[in-house]
Amino acid sequence: MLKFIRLLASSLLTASVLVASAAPKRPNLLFILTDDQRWDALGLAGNPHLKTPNIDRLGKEGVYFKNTFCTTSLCSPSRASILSGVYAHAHGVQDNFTEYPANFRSFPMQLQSAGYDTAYFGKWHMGENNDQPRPGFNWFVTHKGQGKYYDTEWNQNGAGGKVIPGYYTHVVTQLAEDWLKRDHGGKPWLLMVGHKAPHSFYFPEPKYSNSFDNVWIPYPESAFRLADKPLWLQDRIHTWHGIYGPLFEWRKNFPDSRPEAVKDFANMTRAYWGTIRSVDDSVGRFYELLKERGELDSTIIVHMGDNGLLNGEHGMVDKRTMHEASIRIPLVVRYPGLTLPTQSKVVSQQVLTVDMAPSLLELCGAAPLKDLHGKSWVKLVQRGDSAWRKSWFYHYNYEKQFPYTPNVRGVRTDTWKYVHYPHGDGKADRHMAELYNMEFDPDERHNLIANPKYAPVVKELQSELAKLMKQTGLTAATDKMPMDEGIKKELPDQKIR
Ligand SMILES: [Ca+2]
Repeated sequence: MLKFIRLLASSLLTASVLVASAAPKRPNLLFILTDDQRWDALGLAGNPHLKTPNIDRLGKEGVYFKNTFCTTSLCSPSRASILSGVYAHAHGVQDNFTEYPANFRSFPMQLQSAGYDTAYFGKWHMGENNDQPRPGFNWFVTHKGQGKYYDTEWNQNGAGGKVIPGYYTHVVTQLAEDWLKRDHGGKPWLLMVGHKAPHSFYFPEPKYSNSFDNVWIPYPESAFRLADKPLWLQDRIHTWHGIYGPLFEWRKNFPDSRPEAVKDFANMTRAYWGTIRSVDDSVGRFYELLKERGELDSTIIVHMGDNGLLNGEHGMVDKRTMHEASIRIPLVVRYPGLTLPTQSKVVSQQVLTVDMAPSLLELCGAAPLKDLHGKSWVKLVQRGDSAWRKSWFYHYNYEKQFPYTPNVRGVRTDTWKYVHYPHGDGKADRHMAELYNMEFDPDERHNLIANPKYAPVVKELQSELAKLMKQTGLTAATDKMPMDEGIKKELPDQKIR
C-alpha cells in the first residue's frame, strides 16, 4: 500500500512537472495584412493561374478560413474593424480619410499593455497625410498616403521621411525583419506588416511582370448579366469603378465597350496577380526567418486581406458593394497552439474581420476587449461551436468623392443574401434591392428579389437585418448615412485615387 502511495505521489509529481514545463509561453504574433487581395487571389482557394505556395503552406499547416468577410469593403474602415473588433459606425472610421481614434481600444494596444513588444511596418492607411507613430506600437514605420510600389518615402518611428529605394514589398519585408532580429528583452512580440500590394495602380516587379502573359482573361460572364440587377450597376459600368471605365489608368480612352477593350482588363488582372507573387515571396522569407530563430512554432502567423475586390463581376471593378467578390477575403492562420501542423483545418463557417481582435487576444492569453461585435473563433476551430453565427450584416455609406456606389445595408446568412440601398432620407428605397441564394447561386447570377415566391424570405431577412443592426446599436433613428447623390461619371480627384 505504502509502495502504491509512493508510486502515486511520484507519478503525480512527474505529471505536475510535465504540466509546468508544458505551460505555454505567450506566443509571438506576426500579422501580415494585404491591401485589396481577393479571396481567390490565392492558390489555396483554387486559383488556376496564380500560385501562392508560401501563403498556402500557412493554411496547410494551420487553418484556412474559406468563408471570411469584411463588414465594410473599404480599406480604412475594414482595417479599423480588424484592429478593434467592432463595426465601422462604432470605431468611427467610415471613409478612407479618417484617423483611427487615438484612444480607441485595439488588439495591439491590449497586447502592448500585456507586455508585448509591438511594431507596425507598412501601409497604415488611416489618416491620409500622417506618417507619425500611432498608439499601441513601440515601433512604427509607415509613409503618407498609399505609398508607391517603388521608392516610397518612409518615416521610421517618427524620425522624418526618407526615400528607401526599391520595390515596396521587399523594402517593408526587410525593415520588418531587421526589427524582428532585435533583442526584445525576453518579451513576446507583435509584428504587423501592412503591404501596399496588391492595391491599384498595379506595378509588379520585373521578374513577375510577364508571369501571366499567356493566360487568357475575359470579362467574367456576370459582367453582362445585368438585366435583373438594380439600374445603378449599369450606370456604374462606364465610371471609374466600372469595366468600361479607365480601369485604374490601364485604359486611356474611355468609355470603351468594344470587344478589343478586354485586352486592358486582362493586362490589369495580370499585373494585379503579379504584385501578389512578391507578397508570397515575402511570406516565405518570414517563415524561413522564424524557423532559423526557432520561433516558428511559438508564433501565430496570420495572413489576411483587408477587403475584397471586384474584378469584372457584375460589370464592376473596385470594391464597396456587398457582392461576394467585394466582401470575401483571404485568411489563413498558422499556430501549433491552435491546431497541430499535421492536422490542418478548413473552417467553412462565416468568419468576419471583427472576429480577429477577440481571437488573437485569446490565443495570446491577453485580457479580452469589452463590448465587441466580433467573436473569438478559437473554440470554433478547436472543438466546434454550435452557437457560431449563421448570419451577419454589412454596411457601407455613399462617398461624395467616389460617387459610384449607393448606401448599402444587407444581411448574409449561410443560405441567403439580401441587400438594399437606402437613399439616406429615411424614405422608401429608390434602387431595386437584391436577393441571392448563396447555396445554389454563389456567383449571384439570379437576382430573386422580384419573384413573389420569395417575398416571405425577404421579409424574414429584413427582420434579421434589423435585429443584427440593433445588436450593434443601429436602429432607424441611429443609423446615420449621407444622401445618395447618384452614380456620377466624373473621375475622383487625382490626389485620392
Ligand atoms: Ca484595401
